[in-house]
Amino acid sequence: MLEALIFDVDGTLAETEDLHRQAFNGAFARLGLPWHWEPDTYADLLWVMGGKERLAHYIETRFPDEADRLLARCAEIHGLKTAIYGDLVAAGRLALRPGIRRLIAEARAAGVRLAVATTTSRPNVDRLIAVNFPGGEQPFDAVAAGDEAARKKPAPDVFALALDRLGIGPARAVAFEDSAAGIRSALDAGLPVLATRSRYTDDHSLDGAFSAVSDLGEPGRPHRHIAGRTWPDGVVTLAALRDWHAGRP
Ligand code: XBP
Ligand code: MG
Repeated sequence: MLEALIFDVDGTLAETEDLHRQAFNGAFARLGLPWHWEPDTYADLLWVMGGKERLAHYIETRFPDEADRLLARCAEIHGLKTAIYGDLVAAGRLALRPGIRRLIAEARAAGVRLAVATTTSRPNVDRLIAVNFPGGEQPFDAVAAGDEAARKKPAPDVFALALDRLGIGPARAVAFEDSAAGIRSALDAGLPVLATRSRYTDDHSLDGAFSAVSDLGEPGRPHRHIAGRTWPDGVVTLAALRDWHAGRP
């Protein structure tokens, strides 16, 4: 019985990563650091999950001789970045990806619970939800984010935490992810994964996902099928997810 849907955030709920990139660049500029991450650079850095870990990796690999001094500023830089990101989300009214709002509504109407399992910092999740579900509506029954998990993706910790907060085992849920690290994390937590490729994961292997598509699709706007399970009319609906889940071995 399918009891819950567990969503990754960045690249899955919304195409957020370029706003993260702009927020990092805004923090660098505000602090007088001569760094600027172009999209190609950021795509490479995104193989390191976690903004603080990504920044530390950049410093250690690009400025090894100044690493001690610069690493001591990571928390300050990342804190400013998170503040700038929140303002960008609020101002830009970042839209949810195709099919996300529809599937969330279908799940809630059917009593299927919803959770988030993300590497991003908790304030970023709260801002994205507040902008897209105004009036204090909270569609998610459980949120597991950022440093709440002992280890970042691809470790399974954050999906395990989401399952724990839902109080269910992985056999009763499906995970939605956009990145290789996220797919690995969900699989190692025992979850089946539906992958929706995002702009910054164009070169990621989506192997391991039972279905890989461009997005969840909307009636009349079918997704592009990439691999694995196909979906009637190119739209991932709760009914079709339940059919698949009921037919699993
Ligand atoms: C994506 C990440 C995050 C964001 C930046 O998380 O790796 O680190 O890129 O957010 P997910 P922070 O795909 O699991 O949602 O700077 O707050 O880490
Ligand atoms: Mg992601």
